[in-house]
Amino acid sequence: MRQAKRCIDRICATPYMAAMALREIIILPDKRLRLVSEPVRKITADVRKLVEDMFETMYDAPGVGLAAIQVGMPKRVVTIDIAKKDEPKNPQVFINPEIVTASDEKAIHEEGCLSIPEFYDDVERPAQVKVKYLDLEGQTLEVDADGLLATCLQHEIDHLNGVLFIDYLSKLKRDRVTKKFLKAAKRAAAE
Ligand code: K1U
Ligand code: ZN
Repeated sequence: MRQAKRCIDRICATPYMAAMALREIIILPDKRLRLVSEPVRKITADVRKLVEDMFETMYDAPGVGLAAIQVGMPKRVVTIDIAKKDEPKNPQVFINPEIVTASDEKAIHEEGCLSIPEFYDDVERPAQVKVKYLDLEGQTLEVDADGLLATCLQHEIDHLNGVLFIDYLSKLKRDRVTKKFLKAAKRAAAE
C-alpha cells in the first residue's frame, strides 16, 4: 500500500516538477567558448529551464555571473548575482543583452572566469555601461551599471561574442594561460 502511494505521488509530481540541474561548465581550450551565441527568439519553457539551471550552476561554482555558452548552450542568455555573502540573493537574468552606451571613463577590476578556473588578472573596461535586455517575461528593460555589475555585464556579453577576458591581456600572459589549460586537457584525455 505504501509502495502504491509513493508511485502515485511520483506520477503526480513528475509533469509539474522539472527539477533544477547542475550543468557542466566548459573549460578552456574548449572551442565552443569562441562561438558567437544566437539571440533568443522566444522565451520558451526550455529557455526558462536553462536559466534555472544556470543559476544553480553559477551558485554552486561559485560565481557572480554565467553566460549560457559556458554550459555549452550558444544562446544569448546571461545570469548574474553580485550580492555579497551577508546580503540577500539578487538573481538577475539578461536575455539578448546589448551595450547601448559605454562611458569614456575606464575602471580596472580583477576578473576571473569559471571557464578559466583559478586564474585572475586586472582588466580595464568602461566604468559605466547602459545595457538593454529582455527579462523572462519578454519585456525590454535597460540598466545603468557601474562597479562590479558593469564589469560583470561586459565580461558576460563578451562570452556571448566568443571573447574571453584573457583576450585583453598581453600576448605573453594569454599564451602562457592557454598553454597551461591545453596541457591539462591533454593530460586529462590521456588518463
Ligand atoms: O563568466 C564567468 O566566468 C563568471 C565570472 C564573472 C566575473 C567575475 C569577476 C569579474 C568579472 C566577471 C565569475 O564569477 S569568476 C568567480 C568570482 O569572481 C567569484 C566567485 C565567488 C565569489 C565572488 C566572486
Ligand atoms: Zn567568464
